[in-house]
Amino acid sequence: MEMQRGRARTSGTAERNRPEKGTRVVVVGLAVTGDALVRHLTRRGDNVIVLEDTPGTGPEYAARAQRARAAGADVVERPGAVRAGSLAAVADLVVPSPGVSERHAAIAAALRAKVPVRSEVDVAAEVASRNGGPVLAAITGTNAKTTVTTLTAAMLMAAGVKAVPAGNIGRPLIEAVEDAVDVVVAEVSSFQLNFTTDAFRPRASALLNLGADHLDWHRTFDAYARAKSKVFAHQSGEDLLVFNADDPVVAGLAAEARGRRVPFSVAQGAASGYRVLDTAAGQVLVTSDDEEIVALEALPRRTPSDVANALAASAMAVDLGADLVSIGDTLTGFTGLAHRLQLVTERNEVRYVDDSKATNVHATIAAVGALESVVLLAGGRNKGLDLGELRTLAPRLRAVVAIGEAADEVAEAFAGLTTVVAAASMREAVRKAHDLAERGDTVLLSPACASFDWYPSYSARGDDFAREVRELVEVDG
Ligand code: UMA
Repeated sequence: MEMQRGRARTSGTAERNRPEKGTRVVVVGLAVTGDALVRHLTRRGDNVIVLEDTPGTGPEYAARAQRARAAGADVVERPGAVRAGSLAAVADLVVPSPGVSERHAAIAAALRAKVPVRSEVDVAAEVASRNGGPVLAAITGTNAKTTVTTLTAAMLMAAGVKAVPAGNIGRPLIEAVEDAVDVVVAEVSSFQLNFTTDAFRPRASALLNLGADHLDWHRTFDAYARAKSKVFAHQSGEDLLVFNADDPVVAGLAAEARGRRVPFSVAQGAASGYRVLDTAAGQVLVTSDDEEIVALEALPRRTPSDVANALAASAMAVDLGADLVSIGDTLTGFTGLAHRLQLVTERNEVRYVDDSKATNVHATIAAVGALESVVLLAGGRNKGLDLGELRTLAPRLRAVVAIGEAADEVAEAFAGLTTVVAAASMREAVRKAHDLAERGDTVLLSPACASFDWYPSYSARGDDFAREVRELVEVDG
C-alpha cells in the first residue's frame, strides 16, 4: 500500500520532475551518495539542503559536510521529524540516499505534499540520456549483482568498449555518468530502484534472481519484487531485458517487459536463450543463437550460480557490443570476488570457505546447495527474513554454528535436524566449527544475515573469519 502510493506519486515524465535552475532540492543522507549528489546538484545551480540524522564523528563525515557547505549547500544535522518534514514538503525535489526508508519523515512528507521523490540513480539516468551521454546498462537481483556487473564491465573493456562499473557496487551512478565512457554498467539495488521514474530507462537491463531480502525496509516481498522490476519497467521496444528463466518469480515479472527479452538458464536441456549445450566436444556455454562462448570446463568456478552469472553477463556484453572471444577470455580468467564462496585455506582435507556476502537466505541456500558436507556458520542481524527456510539445507549439513543476534532463530530452524551449537564470537565459532568438521567437510561462513550486529560490514566479518581460521589451523594444523 505504502509502495503503491510512492509509485503513483513518483511516476510521471522526467521532464515534469526535473527541477529548473535554482530550484530547491532536499537530499536525505550525507554519506557516499549524498556527497556525490551535492556535488552534482550544486554544480548545476540547484539550491541544496542536505539532511543528516546521525552525523558521523570521524574525519570522513567532517570532510563531506565541509565539501557540501563549500559548494553552497545547507547541511542540516539531526533535523528531527518535524523540521525534516517541513523542509521536504516545500521542496521541488527530494532525493533520498538508498538506505533511507520511505517511512522517513522527509520522504513521507514529500509524498503527502506531492513533491517528486526520486532516487540518485533516477537523476543519474536522466543525465546519461542527454546527447553524448553514456549508454546505461543496469543489473539487479537479490544476489550476484556485483559479480555480474563486474563481469559485464570487464567483458566490454576486454573488447575495447570503454565501460565503467558503478552504482551499488560502490561508486555513485551520478558521478559515473559524467565519465568519458561508452557504457556505464550500473549495479542497482531495490532501494535505488524504488524511487525511479520513467527517466530510468536502461538500454540493457538484467534481472538475475529474486528471493526475500531487505524486508525490514520494503515490508513485503511483493513490494520488494515490484521495486526490482523497475529495472525494466520503463524500457521500450528496442531495449534489452536479460532474465533468469529458471527463477519463476523473475520469469513471471519479465513477462510484463516491453523490451526485447533474452532468457538465460542453467537447467539441463534448456531449449532457448543463453544456456549450456551438450556437444560432441563436451558442454559449452552458448548464446541464444547457439554460438559458442566458452567450454564449461574452462571456467575456473562451475557451480550453478557461477554458470548463471557467466551466461547473464555474456548476454549483456554481447548486446552492448563485446565480441565472443573477449567474453570467453574474461570468463576463463575470472576466479570470483572476495567474500563470495572464497576459499580461505584447506587443512587435513577440510576446506574453510568465506561466503560472508551471503546476507540473505536465498544466498545461503545457493552456497550450501553447491557443496556436499558442510559445517555452517550462520546468523547475524536478520533483515526481516524467515530463517526457518534454511532448514531445507539440513541433509547437507554436518552441523550448524549459530552466531550473532539471530543465533536463536538459526538454532530453532535446525532443532532436531542436525547438531547445533551457539558461539558468542567469531573466534569461538571458528573453533567449534573446526572441532565438528570431519575429513571431506567444508566449514562455511554463509550467514543469511547482515553483519551489523558484530561488524561494520560483511567484508570485515569475512576478514575476521579468515583471520581466525588461519590462526587456528596454523597453530593446530
Ligand atoms: N541516513 C539518515 N537517515 C536515515 C537513514 C540514513 O540521515 O533514516 C544517513 C546515514 O546516517 C548516512 C547516510 O544517510 O550518513 C547513509 O546513506 P546510505 O546508507 O544510503 O549509504 P551510502 O553511503 O550513500 O551508500 C549507498 C549504498 N548503501 C545502501 O544501500 C545501504 C551503497 O551500497 C552504495 O554502494 C552507495 O550508495 C553508492 O551507490 C551498499 C549496500 O550495502 C554497499 N547496499 C545494499 C546491499 O548491497 O545489500 C543494498
